[in-house]
Amino acid sequence: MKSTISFSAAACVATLAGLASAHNSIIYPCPRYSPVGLQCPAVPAGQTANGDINSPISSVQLGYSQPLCRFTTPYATPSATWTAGQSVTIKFNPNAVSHSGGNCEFSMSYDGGKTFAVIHRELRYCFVGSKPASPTNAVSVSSYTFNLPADLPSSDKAVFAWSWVNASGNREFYMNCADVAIKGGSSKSYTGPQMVIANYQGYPTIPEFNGNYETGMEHYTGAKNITVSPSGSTTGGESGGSGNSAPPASSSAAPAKSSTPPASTAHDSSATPGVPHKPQESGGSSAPASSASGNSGACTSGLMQCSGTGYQICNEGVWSPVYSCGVGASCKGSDGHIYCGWP
Ligand SMILES: [Cu+2]
Repeated sequence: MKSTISFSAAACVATLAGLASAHNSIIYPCPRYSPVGLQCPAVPAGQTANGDINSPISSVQLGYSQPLCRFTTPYATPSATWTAGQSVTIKFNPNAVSHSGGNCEFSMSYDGGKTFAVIHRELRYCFVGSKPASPTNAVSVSSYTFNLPADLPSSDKAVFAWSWVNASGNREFYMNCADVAIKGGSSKSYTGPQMVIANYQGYPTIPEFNGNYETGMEHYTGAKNITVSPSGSTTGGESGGSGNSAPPASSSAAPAKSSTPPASTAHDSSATPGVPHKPQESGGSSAPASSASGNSGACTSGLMQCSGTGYQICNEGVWSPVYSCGVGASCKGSDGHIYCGWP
């Protein structure tokens, strides 16, 4: 990294483009502007590929929330074309971390990404499969296969979303949106639990689980049903879900006031340089790992470590070269929970 790089948010984003292996994202279907997704459409004119695709869209501690789908302009063509009722396999970035699991939801929107109805849930142990013995960033599950509801309406402009509340670390909300086409749906609307939004401005905070995987579960079991359709959405009664995988689809939801999408705040990336993460409890921000440990041996893919003022990413068991955090910035945190920040 040459020192000609300027001290600006743009430089920071450019510097951190290599961080795509941190956190998590879906790679199939290809979410908006992912540089690492599978079968991605062309990025729309005027937009740029998102080197931060794996990072959360909001952080309580760092005080920011991006729009739900991060980008509000859809791909011009769908990432995937699915048939209502078919089995789909959602694939995650192989270079990712699990933050000890947490709650994943898979949802559909028919209003361009404003309101979402859940079609599948992987609660408590998303990415880890079962309760981990101790906090971990290891990933043991990197794809989920489930059947699309048979009563999804057909649309060329549907939005599929994955969302995640992480079990450990900063209180974050992760969400990727993929533009998809749904074929073969005979229903005019789909009713399912409203997607849970948490750790996001204006929404509840779900605390770190600290080993209690029922933490925040009431938000899922108590989610109201929402009916989504290409012609609009309405919210209705309680979903009464058990908090397990298959959300009940109720067709008897009484229409209520139309749901109000969350106010999206512009993301000021200059306020959140890089990939936000929680420094270790020991308070050791800026504790660079010894560069002597640099390229010397096996590591877990997706993990990152500080090295001097820069950082390294583990790719397929090998530590990368040291990437600079940029002029004036330094690497903070440890054990995969690292970010480039300013003193
Ligand atoms: Cu993360």
